[in-house]
Amino acid sequence: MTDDAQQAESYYFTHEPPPKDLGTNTTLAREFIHRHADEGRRVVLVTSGGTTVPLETQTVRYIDNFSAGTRGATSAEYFLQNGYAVIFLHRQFSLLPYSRHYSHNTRSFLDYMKEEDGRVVVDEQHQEEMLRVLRQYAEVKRENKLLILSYVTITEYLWNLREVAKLMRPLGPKAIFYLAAAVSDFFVPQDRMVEHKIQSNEEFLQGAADAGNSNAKTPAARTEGRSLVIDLEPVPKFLQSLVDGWAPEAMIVSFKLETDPSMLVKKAQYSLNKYSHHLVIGNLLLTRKWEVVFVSALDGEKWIRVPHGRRTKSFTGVPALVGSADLSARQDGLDAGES
Ligand code: PAZ
Repeated sequence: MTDDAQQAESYYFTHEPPPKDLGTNTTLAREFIHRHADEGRRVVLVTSGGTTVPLETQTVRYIDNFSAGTRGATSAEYFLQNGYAVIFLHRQFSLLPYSRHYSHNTRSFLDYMKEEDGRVVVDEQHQEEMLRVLRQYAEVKRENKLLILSYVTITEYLWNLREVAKLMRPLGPKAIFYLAAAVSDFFVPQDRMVEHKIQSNEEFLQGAADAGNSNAKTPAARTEGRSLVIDLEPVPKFLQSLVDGWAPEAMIVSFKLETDPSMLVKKAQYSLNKYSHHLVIGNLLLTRKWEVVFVSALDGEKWIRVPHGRRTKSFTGVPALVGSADLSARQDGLDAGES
């Protein structure tokens, strides 16, 4: 790892406080990793969902992104089906493996139920599908193969990623990192964050400043006149730390999201060259559910597409990943999750 990357890591984790539940999460992860390592199982860390950027310490407002966690939750199911133990580090309240089939869609989960003889039962038309999902879920639970951890903010995400990655280091090549979370590129550092809700009414601005809402440094989010000015700083790129320091022998798969088609492969290639990890899976915001591009040193650029229609199938690269040593893309086993 370069000195610059090392310095950026050390600065970030010295200045951004760890989340309150980090100790609990690492205890759970340590026990989970040891148990599956003893049983000779591969362990994958799947990250999933968006990361928030709080503007105030007592957070009323924050910046967020679009990710619902479909890719991560769906992919986790495929890893589990293929014998992996999964640590699912996800944005709180985003989609979860298995329950994703019945949440976050236009139907309420109550629409799957009906009353029969004073009891709640699953409606006939959903019995078969729900039984299939329930059996898979029950088996995963019985065998304790899924550990669910959550974060909300970008800083919580990075702390958890770093600590879990270090715990996975002894697994060597039996560890996989599948980084599908949509990670913010910009954030408000702790020492530039105001404590209280940013006031919009000019009559209260002075009061807020007197009450300790301005820091020694210029606050990153502040009102100027009647406008809100937000001045974010770049989040250090921790892929370098992961590849070189936290888990150097692991297989690392990162995702790259773009909106401009002409940028996608170029940026995926750039990331692969810069960090020298195993695979970048590129996707475009508007077409991400039915096409992705695999960019790897071994196979160059490979597109994988699934047909899409009224009930969009969402794509996960897991079958291609776990079924093939050379990471070659296959068309089979694509996910049937709803969009
Ligand atoms: O969560 P989702 O299924 O709605 O979206 C998945 C995704 C586009 C966030 C993921 O495939 C991805 O590209 N993640 C990395 C995004 C990035 O930081 O570039």
